[in-house]
Amino acid sequence: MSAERPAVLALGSNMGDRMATLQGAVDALLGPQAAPGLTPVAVSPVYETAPVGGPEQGAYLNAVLVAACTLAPRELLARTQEVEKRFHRVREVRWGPRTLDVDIIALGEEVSGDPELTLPHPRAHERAFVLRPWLDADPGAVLPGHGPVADLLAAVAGQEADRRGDLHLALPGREG
Ligand code: PH2
Ligand code: MG
Ligand code: MG
Repeated sequence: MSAERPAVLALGSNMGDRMATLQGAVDALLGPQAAPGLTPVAVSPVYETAPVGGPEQGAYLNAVLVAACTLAPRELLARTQEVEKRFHRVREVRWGPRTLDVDIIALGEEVSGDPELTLPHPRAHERAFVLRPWLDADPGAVLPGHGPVADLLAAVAGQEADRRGDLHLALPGREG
């Protein structure tokens, strides 16, 4: 257990009932049944995004979750991987379609080259599907080593990210 610091988690789904999967992941990570160590702070709006990289595949729903975290990096990784498994994640190809992807974008100011978990996420700064929802969830967000998320987002303005105003993720313990 370490001091509380913000964990930024990026969620993505492009197979099956994408919205049910994303909400299920939020609940599994932060709901009343979740193991201790993560406390809800904010959840972003939901964005529909064109797939970046990988083979031809369907559009993603992406969102970002911010939680107060007392877990060590590898403990947080184990937690996110457990939740991915629970949603029957299948992934045959790198960057291919998946029921659920939970990526750790940042954990406080942690900078780590751990081969199991690079922090911050090595590609977050160039992905609008991460930066756009993160900025909504935390307008003052800064990506360690890269700077303000608002500036990074301006640099990837060409990437499509359509806010789905008809879809909302509920943050456990808060009004939906
Ligand atoms: N995830 C990937 C690869 N490409 N594209 C979008 N739009 N959204 C994702 O979450 C995503 C992706 C690998 O994790
Ligand atoms: Mg990913
Ligand atoms: Mg991943």
